[in-house]
This record gives sequence, structure tokens and C-alpha cells, in this order.
Amino acid sequence: MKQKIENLLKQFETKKEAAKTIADAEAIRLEFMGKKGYINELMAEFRNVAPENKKEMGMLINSLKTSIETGLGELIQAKKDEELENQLKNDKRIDYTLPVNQTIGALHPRTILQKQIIDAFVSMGFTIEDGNEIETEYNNFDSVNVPESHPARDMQDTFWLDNGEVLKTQTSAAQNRILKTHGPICRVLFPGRCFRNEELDATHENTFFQIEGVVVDKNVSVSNLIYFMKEMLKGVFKKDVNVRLRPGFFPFTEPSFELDTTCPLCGGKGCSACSHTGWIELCPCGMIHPNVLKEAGIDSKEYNGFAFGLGFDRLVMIKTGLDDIRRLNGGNVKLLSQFGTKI
Ligand code: FA5
Repeated sequence: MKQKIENLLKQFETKKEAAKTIADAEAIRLEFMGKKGYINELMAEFRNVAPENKKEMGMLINSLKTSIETGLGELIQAKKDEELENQLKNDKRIDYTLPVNQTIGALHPRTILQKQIIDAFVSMGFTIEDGNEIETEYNNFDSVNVPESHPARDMQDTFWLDNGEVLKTQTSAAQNRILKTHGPICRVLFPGRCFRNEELDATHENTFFQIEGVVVDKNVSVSNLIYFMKEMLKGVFKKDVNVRLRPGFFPFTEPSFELDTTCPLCGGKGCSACSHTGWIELCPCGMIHPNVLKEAGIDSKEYNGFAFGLGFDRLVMIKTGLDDIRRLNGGNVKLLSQFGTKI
């Protein structure tokens, strides 16, 4: 029987080599694996094998079966590929002599700008993290010093889910998790999509992007924050820009600021992009509130830090000159591809 099994394998390999079509492969399958095929024949003979040889013969038959099944699978796939290739070659509707159009799309302006911002921060030692789009109430609010009774919750019109979770209203929702895993000495950037149940207009979408950053260390100062933001802007706009801070209010930072930059388009002289003020409101930021550090298990007496939450879509609008945020989600390829690197 052993000899027969070896011969069958050789016979299968020879037939496989000689097969030209899927029909040939099917005929081989029937010959070996069909009801009256060799494998069933072997199984019938197996019943008469002496008990002491059964184990060895059983294993040999199984291994033959597996080799034939695998071989047939490969053969059928190869023949299918060949047939498809031949069909395409013979299809007169396709002209293979035509030059190839390699411009199949373009990167979205958001993708391009996000990469520039990430590159700028990575070169300053930042790690990049992803956030979730669905968050717990704790992460989105409580962990960043916004308890249930806090008026700041009303500032962000939240989409609540039936299970009590929320569509993340702010990238700050990832702060607690990031500080817990990276702290107490860290520089982390976490871009993400946010959702708010807002009235839509030229500068408000219900789905928009923020890029948040945190730096925690010993003796971090506001001037460190200014330095990082200026470096990032230099990376994006390829020139030095000035920034200024105005007082702001956020429960997760103390003190809190609104950071403005000189309009990168007119250099501060005044143009339509900056409403002729020479300044553009860029991002809220501030020194991380001790409660936020404590909640993440960081000793706020020893460590401190800053956080910022860049309204990314607004920066994309400045960079592209687009006047309405809704165009970014509009999916008008003709429009959006004008800003993109062709791929
Ligand atoms: C926040 O979301 C804070 N989490 C930011 C922050 C992080 C402050 C860390 C301090 C420290 P605010 O609600 O202002 O803040 O949103 C931040 C930015 O997101 C805004 O400046 C704006 O550019 C952008 N933004 C907010 N709502 C929308 C919206 N509906 N459409 C488009 N962009 C929006």
C-alpha cells in the first residue's frame, strides 16, 4: 500500500504538470478525489490493513490527500489567472498601446497639511498618537476637569449615544489616557476627528478636525509653548511668523490662552483672510490644570506642562484660501485636487 501511495502522488504531479485548462484540473480532481477516485479506493483498502500498520498508513493517506488538495487549489488558481490574462489580451476593446494615465488622484489638503504639522512636531521630539472617535463621558469631560455640573459642557454641543458614551467633541478626550501612558515626561501630538451638534456655517462643521498636543516635564513654561507653536508654523508656512497670546478660558488649562498668529498670507499687513486685522486666531492653549495631571496620576507639584488644541480645518482654510469649511468635507474632487500633490 505504501508503494501505491507513493505512485499516486507521482502520478498526480505528472498530471498536474500536463494540465492545460481548468477543465483538465477538474478531470484530475474527479480522478483522484471523486466518489470513484483513487483516494476513496485507498480508503476502502485501508479497512483491510493490519491493525499494527493502520496508524502509519492512515497518516500516509492523509498526507497524500492534503498534497492533492493543495496541488489542485494551486493548479485551478493558476489556470484561472491564465484564462483571465488571455481574455484580456484578446479583448479588442482594450488598447494596450495607449499611454498610461498615472494621475489617479490627489491627496486631500487636510492630509497634506496634517503631514507637514506632524513632521514639524516629530522633528521636535513629539510622539504621534491616535484617539478614539467614540469616547466615554469620563474621558471626554470628567477626566479633563469638566464635571457634570460644569458650564463648559454646554459650550460643546455633544452627540450622546444611547449607551451614555459620546462622539468625541474634542481631542482633549484623549489627554487622560495619553498622560497615563506617556507621562510624566512626554511630548505627544494627537490629531483626530471631532463631532459637535452645531449650526453649520462657513466656519462651523459638525465633523471637523483638531490637532492636540501636550508637553509635560519639570519646569515647563509659557515661553516653551510659544516656541513650539512658532516652530510648527515655520514648518507649515516656510517662514517666520509671530504669535501673540490673549486670555482664554478652558477648564483643563490654567492659565488659558487664545494663540493668534500674524497672518501668513499678508505677513500682518491685513488682507481678506485675516479680516484686515493682520492676525489670525489659531488655537486655544494653556498650562495644564493641576487637576488634569492629578487625574492622570502625575504629581502636579513636581511636573507641569502645556496643552494646545489646534482647530485644524481652519488652518487648512487659511493655507488653501478656501472660504467655507464645508468644502473640505464636500468631496468635490475637481476643487480639492487643485491643492493636492497628484498621486
Ligand atoms: C477645545 O476643543 C479645547 N479642547 C482646545 C484646548 C485643548 C484648549 C488643550 C486648551 C488646551 P474649542 O472648543 O475652542 O476648544 O475648539 C478648539 C478649536 O476647534 C477652535 O478654535 C476651532 O478652530 C475648532 N472648532 C471648534 N468647533 C468647531 C466646529 N464646529 N467646526 C470647525 N472647527 C471647530
